[in-house]
Amino acid sequence: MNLGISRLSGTGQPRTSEPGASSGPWDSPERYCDAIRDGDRRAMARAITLIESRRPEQAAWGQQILERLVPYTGQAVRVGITGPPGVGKSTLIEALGLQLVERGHRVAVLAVDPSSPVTGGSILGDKTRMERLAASSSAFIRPSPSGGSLGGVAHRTREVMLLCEAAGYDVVLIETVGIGQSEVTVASMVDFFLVLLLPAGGDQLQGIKRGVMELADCLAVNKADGAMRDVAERTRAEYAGALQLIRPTTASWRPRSLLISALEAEGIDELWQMVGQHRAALEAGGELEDRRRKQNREWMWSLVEQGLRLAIDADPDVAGRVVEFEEDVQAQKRTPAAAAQELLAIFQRSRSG
Ligand SMILES: Nc1nc2c(ncn2[C@@H]2O[C@H](COP(=O)(O)OP(=O)(O)O)[C@@H](O)[C@H]2O)c(=O)[nH]1
Ligand SMILES: [Mg+2]
Repeated sequence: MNLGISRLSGTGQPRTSEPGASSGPWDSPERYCDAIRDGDRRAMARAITLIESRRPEQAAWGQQILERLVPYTGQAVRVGITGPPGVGKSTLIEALGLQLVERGHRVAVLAVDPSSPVTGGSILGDKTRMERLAASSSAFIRPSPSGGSLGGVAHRTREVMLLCEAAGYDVVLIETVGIGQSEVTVASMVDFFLVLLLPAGGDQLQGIKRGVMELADCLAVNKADGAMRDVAERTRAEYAGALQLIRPTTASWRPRSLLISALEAEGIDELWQMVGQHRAALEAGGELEDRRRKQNREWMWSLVEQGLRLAIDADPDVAGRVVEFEEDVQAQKRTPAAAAQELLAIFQRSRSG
């Protein structure tokens, strides 16, 4: 199974003499796999660099490694966590991660950060480094792949998740921020999706989009501590009411609400219990496997779309006409539909000719 799009651009088989790809003691994809499955973090980090690389020969190595690892993936509990900047996602992930590590789990933390390369900097913030958790030998923390489209960033994160599973991490926590499409994208790669919210005074449900609420397996109000505790409980009750109005995405799980203080490590046990209950409920009906199969199918098609788009962008005949078509569409000289059809026809002729 080829999990990537690199082959579409015709890079072919990687050679062992490929510059840069084999630096370090791992001179073949097989060696990488053995080292990763032995829990060698340097091999993991290096393989992730290959997977994330934009150099075709390196990316091809990354795909070779992944293909060999796929049989050893799938056993982790996959949890996605979203919420507005500053709500406490990183603080929660670190507190949860530390507890899980203490109980013998191996925890991988990944991030999907759609920050624009123009504005620079990460929306997920400095705390994403999670120093205490990072110090544990049972934790692996990987910041978001930088730059590129959200689709590209998410695609690489998904592959890194598989790599972590093959390396024996049995919990994968993915942090993303509630901006644009990133929640939808992360929800499409996890088993359990947590939406974190702030305690809010008054009775307005703060800026949570209905669509996001529908993705949530749990809505949790964080910072339920100190003077904010009562407000947090009122906020939770409001969300619990709102959740009643939502049609659950699966027959076996109705989304729940929860109070958390990530700072004081309260509500974390309840959260993890809930993840377990959710898993048991979905597994009982075979729905967990269904969900993952569906995710894999959708992922395949999104890779096909990305690959086609890359091929179209790289096509010289198309490239020669793109500006003209864009201008015509903007000036309403051609309809978008007609222009799209013509561009696709140019692409097809160029491919067959
Ligand atoms: N009082 C309180 N502060 C918190 C809690 N969780 C996080 N914070 C603080 O909120 C700020 C943002 O936290 P961070 O985890 O970086 O938020 P993120 O942007 O969602 O990842 C930091 O100053 C945290 O210390 C909490 O449960 N209670
Ligand atoms: Mg953060």
